Amino acid sequence: TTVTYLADYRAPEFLIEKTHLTFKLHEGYTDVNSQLTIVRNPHSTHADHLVLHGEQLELLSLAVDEHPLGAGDYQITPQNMTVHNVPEHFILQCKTRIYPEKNTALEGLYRSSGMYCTQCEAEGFRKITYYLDRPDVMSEFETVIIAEEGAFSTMLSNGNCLSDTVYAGKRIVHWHDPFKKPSYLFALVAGNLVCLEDHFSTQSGRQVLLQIYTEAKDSDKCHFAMRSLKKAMCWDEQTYGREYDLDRFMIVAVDDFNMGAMENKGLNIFNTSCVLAHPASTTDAAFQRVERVIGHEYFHNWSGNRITCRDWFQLSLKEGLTVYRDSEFSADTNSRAVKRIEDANVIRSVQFVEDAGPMAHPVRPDSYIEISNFYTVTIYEKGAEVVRMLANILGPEQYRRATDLYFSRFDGQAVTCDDFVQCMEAVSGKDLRQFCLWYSQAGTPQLHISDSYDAARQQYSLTVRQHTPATPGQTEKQALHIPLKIALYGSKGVLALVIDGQNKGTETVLDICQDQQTIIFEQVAENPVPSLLRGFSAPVKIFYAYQLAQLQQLILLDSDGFCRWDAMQSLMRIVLCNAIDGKDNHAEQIMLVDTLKQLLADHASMDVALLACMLDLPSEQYLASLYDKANPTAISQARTQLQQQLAIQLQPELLGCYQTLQDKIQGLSAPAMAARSLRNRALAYLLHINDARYRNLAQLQFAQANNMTDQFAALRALVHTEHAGSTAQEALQAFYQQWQHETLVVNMWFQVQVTRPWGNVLQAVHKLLNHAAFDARNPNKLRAVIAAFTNQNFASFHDRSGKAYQFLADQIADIDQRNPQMAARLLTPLTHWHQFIDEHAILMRKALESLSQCELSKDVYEVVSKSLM
Ligand code: DPP
Ligand code: ZN
Repeated sequence: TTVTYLADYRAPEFLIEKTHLTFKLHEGYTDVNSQLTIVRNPHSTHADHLVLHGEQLELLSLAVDEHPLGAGDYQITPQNMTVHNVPEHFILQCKTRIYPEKNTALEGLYRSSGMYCTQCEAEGFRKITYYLDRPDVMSEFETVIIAEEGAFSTMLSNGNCLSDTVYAGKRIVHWHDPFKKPSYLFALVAGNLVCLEDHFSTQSGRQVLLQIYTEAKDSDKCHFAMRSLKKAMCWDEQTYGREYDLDRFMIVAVDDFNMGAMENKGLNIFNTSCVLAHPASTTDAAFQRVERVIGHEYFHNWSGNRITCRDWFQLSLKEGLTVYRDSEFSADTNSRAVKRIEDANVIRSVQFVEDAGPMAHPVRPDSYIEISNFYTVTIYEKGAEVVRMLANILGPEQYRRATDLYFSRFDGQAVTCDDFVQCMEAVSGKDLRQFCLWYSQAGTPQLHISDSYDAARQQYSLTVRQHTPATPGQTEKQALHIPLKIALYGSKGVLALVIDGQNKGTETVLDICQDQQTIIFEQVAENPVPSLLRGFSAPVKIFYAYQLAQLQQLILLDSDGFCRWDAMQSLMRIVLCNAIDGKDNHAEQIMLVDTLKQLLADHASMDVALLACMLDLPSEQYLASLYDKANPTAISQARTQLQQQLAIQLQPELLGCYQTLQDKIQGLSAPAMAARSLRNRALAYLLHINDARYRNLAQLQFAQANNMTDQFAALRALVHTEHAGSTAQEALQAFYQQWQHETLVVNMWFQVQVTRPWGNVLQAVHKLLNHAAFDARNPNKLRAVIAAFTNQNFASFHDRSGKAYQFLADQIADIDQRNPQMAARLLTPLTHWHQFIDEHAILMRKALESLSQCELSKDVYEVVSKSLM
């Protein structure tokens, strides 16, 4: 296997000025004729040979400037084609044959339920034709699609449609994209689709045609996505001054898709799960996901397409920035506090775990075997946190000027993370060299914070020590620049902050830049409670020994939603860890119950969406990450027990909440969604009590719900309690009967069963894998059954027998034969073996070792070999 290194980056030897492609779609195979206008790169060393990427292609013919090439003129390997002795400037004509029907990897051109579609990021275009398939080669594309007349109603590619004609029984559609782009943004779709149309008029007054294409059966599920798209277009104009550039913006929904969606220029291709939505069949969480992903892909038009990445090590340049943009878009349209909590939760329960494991890598990695393995929470979510920190360091006005500069300076180019940061430096005049370590250094910084109060001097001092644990290949870590936003609370509320004689208001950002530093606050009249890392101002772990009463004060009074939630998480964590460690827990439990009682009793005066988040116990994965060697059984048991105890002790408040929120749940407004989320959490808690009254409540809600959020929450509550017996079975059957024709809902039906926190779930999983509605070639089905089971069913995945570990390894060996990207992704839970006590770690390693005996794709090989190192 070959490793690619950032340090080996070289500019391309050749550039492709124009790319002209003709696709002849036939049943069983597709012929691709390409005509590439190629020039030597004036900035590069002079090679005589042109080396193109190409994989799994059948070469039919090859010509340079219309002279056919013979066997001695070129050479083909499984990855490349080398054309010898080419001129300075020439036209390469190449005919290849490919087999989309046989393409189960879903990379390149493939078929998904009868339609043709493409997925080229990162390196899929080389499975379509020979090309310089690298993001720093940007070319103007023209695409002609030819098929039997009447075979497809819809034949699409990037840009504008130049003509659509019929000749000699063939339909010929001709597309032209005037914007230069790298090959990973190429797209083609052909199928029998229907289309929802709308228009958007841009800030400069241009009319843009908006189209969302789906199969006919889904035509009623595009309206929300269309509204979201217009909202996103508007938001990007107002927030970043970015206007859409083509006359037409198209989205196509596809059932078989490895990712969530893809930002191909002018022709986004979406996983159906990220675009289709209808109140009857879609949960609130899924609505919000649709809005977010529509925003994300649309925002890529500037952050990714107009300005792209020089090489794949810079992936976070577009993904980190675009995730930050979509996260702010969601915060502006929904609850900002809740969005921040959701983001922080992903970072903590998933990214910190990745950072502590064998696959840890910096936001800008130094090397990879398979780039598809680097579409990670580190590149995306941690990358977004890095951009957020920059935006906060600069402040809104300077940040906007810096992004304006970035978009104008690098428009039409393929650039690096350093180029982005340089724009931030240029506008602010700040020295961001130390900050840049966030891009190159892997691992999660830990901040150990201690304090002392000097009543005589009226001084309060905070001492912050930072430390980043070693990660694979990076043992030495340097101090980072960490923006630590804080406030201080006294008995009567928030205190004024004075540092070095300067008045800082009631909230300030401390620039933590050294291994250890002490900050002294003056004129502090009482020993305060620090509110730390407000708004989750940096992706770090905080260690500060709060007293229980201090946590309660922050939970009840902090003005920062994230900190309120975080203080509640800390209180819950203390209770859970005491239980896991077998320690006395009496005072802590009383404090927790008392605090929750106060919040629930007072729910009318609270941000309901925030309160709903505050009811969630820390995830098992997060709890495991707090231990050097975690005992998964002890963690699951402690968590389940605490859920039961809280349910019992908070019964009247939970029921009160459930009943009073009943009238507020109609429609898709933010308050209605918030009411549903609190009400359904209350229901889930109540079902932990073995009492027929609560099961009847759930049954009734299931039967009467007029929206999917409530219906599914009731189903989930029933299926996830051990006591519902035949009631749960009947609900499951009824749900399947009702929704068997809605693929996305059937996926939820799979998911709710495999995440059941009791009984022999592995057996249920095996049964579902044989269910008629399961399809091992469809990534959404794999996610609904296998990924949901292994990622979201901690207790069953970590069953002492180790059977679930081996089950996952066996599944991966099989899936890898068809779809390496999916297989590698599904492997993640096994890579966390180092987190667990030997009894489990050994079994997890054994499962990984069994995989390493198989013939593996480089995707899976990279993850397995790094995990076993
Ligand atoms: N489709 C993926 C995304 O939008 C990769 N670019 O993040
Ligand atoms: Zn993206």
